[in-house]
Amino acid sequence: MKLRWSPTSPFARKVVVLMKEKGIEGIVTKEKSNPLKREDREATPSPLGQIPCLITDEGLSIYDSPVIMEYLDVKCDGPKFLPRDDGDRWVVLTRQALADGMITSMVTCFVESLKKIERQSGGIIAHNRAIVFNGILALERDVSGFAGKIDVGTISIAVALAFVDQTFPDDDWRGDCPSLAAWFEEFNKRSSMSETILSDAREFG
Ligand SMILES: N[C@@H](CCC(=O)N[C@@H](CS)C(=O)NCC(=O)O)C(=O)O
Repeated sequence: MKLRWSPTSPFARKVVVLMKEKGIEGIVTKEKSNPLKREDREATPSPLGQIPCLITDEGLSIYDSPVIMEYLDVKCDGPKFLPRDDGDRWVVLTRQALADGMITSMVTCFVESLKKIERQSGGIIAHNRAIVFNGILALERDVSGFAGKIDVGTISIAVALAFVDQTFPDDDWRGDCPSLAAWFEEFNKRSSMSETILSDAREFG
């Protein structure tokens, strides 16, 4: 299998963290793709041109990150990270959706920051920042529900929180959310996290 991927992409990082936790890195070849470059987008077999995109051994293109993670979880050996049956499944998927929504809002802020200052929209940035920080407060309220778990929800949350630190380095969310901060500090020590620290997209070549 091949994974169209970038060391700058939090969505791709989710997939790679899952691959490491499952111990299946050896069966997926990573192909670097800069989603901001037209040639790279055109070489990604998805009409969206986005990464991550998984190409299976049968030649099937699979996207986006939640679908890739479920595919790898179902098809590959190793511990399971998404419950298949009712119960926790919907809670885990909803946690992933919250983290993904936060990441999407941070990507929007990042894209806005690439514009000349006079072209940036303060409204768009404020709206998306509010989404991220509301998400953090919701996670602080929920943390006792996911502490100690490693699944697609908590992987996504950890990747989102790491991206908060990269996107808003001057914001001290930990002061308002001590339980979430303690959870993240522990999760972030996992080798799957320390081996996948994102590069700054501004420096990506
Ligand atoms: N919902 C998608 C989002 C993927 C996404 O937005 N990827 C970004 C990189 S972080 C991308 O390829 N952006 C280029 C574009 O949207 O044109 C997922 O979960 O995989």
